[in-house]
Amino acid sequence: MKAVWLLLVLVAAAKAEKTFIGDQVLRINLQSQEQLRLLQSLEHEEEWQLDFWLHPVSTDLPVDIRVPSSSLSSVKDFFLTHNIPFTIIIQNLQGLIEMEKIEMEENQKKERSTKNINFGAYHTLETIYSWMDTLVAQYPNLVTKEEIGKSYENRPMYVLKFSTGGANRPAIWIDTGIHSREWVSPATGLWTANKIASDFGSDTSLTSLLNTMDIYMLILANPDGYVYTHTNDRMWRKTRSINSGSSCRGVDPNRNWDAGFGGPGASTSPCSDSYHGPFAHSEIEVKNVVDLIKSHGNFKSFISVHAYSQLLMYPYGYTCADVADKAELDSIGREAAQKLTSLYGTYYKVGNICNIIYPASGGSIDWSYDSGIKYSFAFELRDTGYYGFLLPANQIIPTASETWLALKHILEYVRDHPY
Ligand code: BHK
Ligand code: ZN
Repeated sequence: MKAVWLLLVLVAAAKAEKTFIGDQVLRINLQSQEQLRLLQSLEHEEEWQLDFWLHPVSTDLPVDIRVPSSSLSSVKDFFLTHNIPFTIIIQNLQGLIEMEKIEMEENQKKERSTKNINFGAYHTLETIYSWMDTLVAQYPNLVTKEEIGKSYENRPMYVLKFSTGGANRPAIWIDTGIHSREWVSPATGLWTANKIASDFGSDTSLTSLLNTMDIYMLILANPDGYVYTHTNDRMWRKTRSINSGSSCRGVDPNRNWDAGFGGPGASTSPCSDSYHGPFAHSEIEVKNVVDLIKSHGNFKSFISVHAYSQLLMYPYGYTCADVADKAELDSIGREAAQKLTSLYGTYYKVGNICNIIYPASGGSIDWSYDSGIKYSFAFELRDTGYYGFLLPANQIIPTASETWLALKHILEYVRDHPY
């Protein structure tokens, strides 16, 4: 009897989690406008269930596509008949996912308490939330944890506030994990939060900054999606809200902001990974941030952290037109990227979203910029596609360490240029 029950549980567990056996990630380096158009037409093709990790936007940029095993031979045939050369950048996606899982579990066994959390490992939402309390307990005079509201599935959303006092000081916003499959982003957020707390008092520049400004960090900006990537589908990107009239769930939380909402680079289809949602700020996770930023009213910088591609971007995404502060934002971005590169030589491209990746409307940093927060930036962390969203945990600390140099540059610039 017990054995049967156990079997059922195992089958149920196995069913709940999506597998990617035989899936591959292909990279196409486009050679002509015609190839670009062909690839773009594939974005509307539904039968093959392609998952574009990097979208076809210009002949200068690679296109990365996760191809399900069931359509792999059709897709490869398609490329061969159209003379489109491709390389296989991930041979065995499921293998990478399983390695990542085993590593996480091994680490969990060792970790026992969030007092000695390993910043070089990926963690569950539970562990991250519990670690926040540890950090607050360790640095009670600097760090507080504030709930900004609940997610769609009713999980609390917490910001860590770094403040030495004062009322409503000018503030800097940093969010990580808005797209749930981009795991290195919240992992970098965790390391960074610890870095800020532990360097306060010894790093004179950071200390002077925190004597006049506050830093807010939202480490898990999409908690439901994050949990879902651990339990059901490692490749989940969106929120988990139910879309009325569709069996597909979720909205792209980086197409849902009230900035060119519904414009280019966002999808009207609830099944798309870039679905903009029924209306601006329809996603409670987005609304919670909007409400906090508005009610605070004194944010001077808004930084949103994604992965992957190694880019440092400023607005706009909803149009390729320049922002009024383009020259200033571009030079800050270049200096920040130079500092990042100085640590390990990691190369970053700098520019406005629309030109260096693609038109993308309804993005968070366009909204923050148009709301008067001049120093709005978005990072795309490591790598450039070798591992993509499955960046091995041994790259977390190097990634976070180099990113910190860029972040610090932006923070210091904001401190020194009040407006
Ligand atoms: C980032 C910030 C603002 C607008 C667009 C982007 C690119 C990002 C996206 O929303 O499509 C690409 C991505 O998720 C991978 O991090
Ligand atoms: Zn993203």
